[in-house]
Amino acid sequence: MHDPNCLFCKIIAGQIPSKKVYEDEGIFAFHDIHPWAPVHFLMLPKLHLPSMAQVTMEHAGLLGRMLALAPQLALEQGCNPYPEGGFRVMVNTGRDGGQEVHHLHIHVIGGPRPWLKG
Ligand code: DGP
Repeated sequence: MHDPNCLFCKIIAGQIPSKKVYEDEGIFAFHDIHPWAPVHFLMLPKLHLPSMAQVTMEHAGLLGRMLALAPQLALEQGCNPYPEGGFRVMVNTGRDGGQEVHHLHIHVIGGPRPWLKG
């Protein structure tokens, strides 16, 4: 389902440009416009779900596929292999959870970070 007022639905539809990382029938991924690290992309279901708060067991397959895809995309985008390399997976949910865009998305953040010591 598509919400015509949703920024991320517009990005998925190609109405707003993005740097695409991945797309299949149910999932879309693109670079975050304000990256926190050398690798920072967002993974979205094409289905418009406002947040993680609306997720039910009905979405388990879709969410599982998104999480299972994250390691492959993280490596493709420049994260080094585990365990020295790595990434964070983050889902902000609701105002108190720091969510700004109300279309469920998974942040994948990582890559070589020269400011980390050791
Ligand atoms: P969150 O706080 O979890 O809702 O994160 C929303 C993220 O979306 C934030 O890190 C910045 C990113 N973002 C917002 N607007 C755009 C946009 O128009 N294009 C792209 N590529 N990213 C965006």
